Amino acid sequence: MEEEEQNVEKHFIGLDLSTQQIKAVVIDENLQVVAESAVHFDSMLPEYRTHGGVNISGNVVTAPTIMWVKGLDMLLDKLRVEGVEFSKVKGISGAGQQHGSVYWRIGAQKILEELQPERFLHDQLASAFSLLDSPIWMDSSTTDQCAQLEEFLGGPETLTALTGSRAYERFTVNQIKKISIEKKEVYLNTERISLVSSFAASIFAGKIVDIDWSDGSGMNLLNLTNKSWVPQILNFVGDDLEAKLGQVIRTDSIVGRISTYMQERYGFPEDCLIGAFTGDNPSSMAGLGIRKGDLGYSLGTSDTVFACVDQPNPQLTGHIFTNPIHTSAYMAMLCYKNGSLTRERVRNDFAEGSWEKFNQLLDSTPRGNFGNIGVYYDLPEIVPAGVQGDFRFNKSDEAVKKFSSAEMEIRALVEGQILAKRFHAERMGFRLGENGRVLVTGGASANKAILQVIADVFNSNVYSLPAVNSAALGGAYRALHLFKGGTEKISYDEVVSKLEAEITLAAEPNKDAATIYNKELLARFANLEQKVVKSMT
Ligand code: XUL
Repeated sequence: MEEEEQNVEKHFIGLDLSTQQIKAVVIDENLQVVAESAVHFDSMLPEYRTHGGVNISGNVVTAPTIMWVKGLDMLLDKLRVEGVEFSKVKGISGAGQQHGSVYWRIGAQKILEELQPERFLHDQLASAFSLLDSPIWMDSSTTDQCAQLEEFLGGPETLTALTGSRAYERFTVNQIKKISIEKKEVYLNTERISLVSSFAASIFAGKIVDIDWSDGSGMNLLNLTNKSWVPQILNFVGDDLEAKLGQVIRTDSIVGRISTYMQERYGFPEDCLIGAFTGDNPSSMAGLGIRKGDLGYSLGTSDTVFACVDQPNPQLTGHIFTNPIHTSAYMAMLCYKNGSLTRERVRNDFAEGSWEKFNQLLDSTPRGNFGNIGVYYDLPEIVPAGVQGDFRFNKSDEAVKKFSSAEMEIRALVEGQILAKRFHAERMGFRLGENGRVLVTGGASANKAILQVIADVFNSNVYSLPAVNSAALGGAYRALHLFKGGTEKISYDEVVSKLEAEITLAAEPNKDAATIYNKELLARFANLEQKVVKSMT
């Protein structure tokens, strides 16, 4: 009997509740993907009228919380129709877009515990939230709260040293503070506050679960050293905030077993474990199997770069988070708001909306773009903070209105985006290790022409994994790690060691790359970026 049990195939689900869609991957014990599916918000849930999964009103950016719930209903049904046997699933974990927050109204815990299996989740959770629209990472409406928080703590440096980041508008405590003032009744009616990640885990566990320490690092609230909430900052918002947030838990924790709702509605086994969900960037780090000396580069709605560091060295630019997998280390990260959507806009403006044409134009322009440099920010950027608009400079560093051809615009966009990552990453102390790799992920990592520019600008080989969805995969791998006993029993690196065979070389730097993308060019870029910052004030 025991032997039979051992021979039964075991599956693990990783989810990613990201900005534009919810994705799921199902893997087996050998890390092989056996199924994957997605629900795209704009096209599959048009009743919420989102654009890119969000609603933008000035600098306020939100997503309807119930849309995410309905998306989960649809995703689970889709997976079932596509033949996934939930009875084989032994573990679920996942990721959520970072910083976004969910406000459970008083009584929500009870609603979650009493869900009826014959009804959809979105039907039953319609009244579970005290705030209908969740603030998300693209929001930049909390400038006042950020200034107040930094002042309260004695300046941005103190906050940075304590929590790994200066005050950022999208970081959750600033969002909560704004709600507690501008929507007092909402705050008072709130039983618990979740991040998008812990909200998704709660739905599967059938109870409101705590926030993990990696995603929790994106709140301007977590003490990086002792890994608990900073009491002064809790008090700065309100003395009841701790009760609403709950405790901070390790990212490699089991938060519970699958809820009876999920067992009865979908046939999950009762021993299916739920691992803490985390932010999409920490989860991508897990999904890519990032080791020391590597750089992870995610090309998505937001572009992010991240690396594993032993000694945190927080800077006023960029973030230090608690590491999701190497529990004694940290994770350094830079996040850019203007990623895919800006690339799409420039593609539409200069390449007739065609990626093929975009790539042809990119390839037809020499590396270095004749000295032309451009930076394009559709939304107020994070790095550097607040810049917005298109800025173009010729080879003499003079501002110009337009470049003389579509191909120069396209190369300026791509080079500008990648130079920015290298410059800021190096300033934060990243150094590619001797055997260091640039590992790419995210939607645009399928674009070979863009990967070639990454290889050239970083003067490094660029590797990719066959599956583009590293955040969801990271969830599935972490669920498998927990199933195997977790960190106490086996290292995460050992659980994902088979990934090594799947990594493929996607681009190699050209011979002249190091001479073109050299220190002088980086210094020029830094200067021009400063010019842009100054022009905004
Ligand atoms: C990270 C950030 C974004 C979101 C996007 O700080 O804001 O990368 O996590 O999903």
